[in-house]
Amino acid sequence: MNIEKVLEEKISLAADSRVKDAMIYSLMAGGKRIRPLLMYETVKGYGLNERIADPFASALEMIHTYSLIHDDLPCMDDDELRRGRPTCHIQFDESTAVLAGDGLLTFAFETAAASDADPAKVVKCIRILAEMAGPSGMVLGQVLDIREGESDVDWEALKEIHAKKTGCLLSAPFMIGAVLAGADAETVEKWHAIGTEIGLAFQIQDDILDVELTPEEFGKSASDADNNKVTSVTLLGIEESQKLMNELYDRSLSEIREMRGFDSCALEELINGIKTRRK
Ligand code: GRG
Repeated sequence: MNIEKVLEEKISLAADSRVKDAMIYSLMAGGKRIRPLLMYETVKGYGLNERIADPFASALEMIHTYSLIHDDLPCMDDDELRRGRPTCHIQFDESTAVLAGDGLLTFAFETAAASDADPAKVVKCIRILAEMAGPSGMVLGQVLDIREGESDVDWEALKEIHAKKTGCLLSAPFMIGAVLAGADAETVEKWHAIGTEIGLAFQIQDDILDVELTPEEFGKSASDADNNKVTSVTLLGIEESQKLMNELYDRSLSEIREMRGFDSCALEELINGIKTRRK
């Protein structure tokens, strides 16, 4: 499986325009592709051919990229560097960047809907994409995060922000993989919880890396400290954050090992790689 090739193929189907150029610019800027990789390892763990995940893995990466483009806009975080390159609105212009985000979000659903998997499963997967990305999922996380800047935030409130803003899009690949494999609702919910744990671990790790790496090494502009952001590191300290991050990754790994009818080896290896990431 080559996710870059799959993404290129899918995005090439959009009509040519300056907005398509901006969509391609951000989508093909060399992200880590963690969400698609998690989905491929989930379907493979269930013994399915990984090709079945292509439309949904691509859709998820498009939604993730849209969220980064919009998060970087002057009206949100106003960042100039993303994935080691100028952000979309710097490279193009603000209105093109807004439309590129809109384009990626809607094209994600067009891509997922073109799946030739069992239609009943496709509908369930599209619903998961919408729920995890939408106003009860990632968008809610972003709203809570913006409000956080206006008041005091404690660890419980920050965990809720992370669960929505980061956890939802990290739960989606597991949940969709399980649906494609015909898993029941209870199993899909277990994967949702595992994704939330991994999302929290991933976000704590992001907060730690933000302190440890330079913006160039991390590929992003202004650090959380420069933005006066409350993070797991500012609330818990670096040692406690590291301890909690390791506990969360380890707990999720043992829960994955216990999933019935699932060969967890390759997924565990992938998550262990994420646990030790430096970007
Ligand atoms: C604009 C609706 C809307 C939401 C924005 C995703 C997001 C919400 C904001 C981006 C900033 C941020 C710290 C989000 C938390 C999730 C996260 C750590 C994203 C970065 O994901 P990676 O590391 O990025 O997978 P790459 O570039 O590798 O794909």
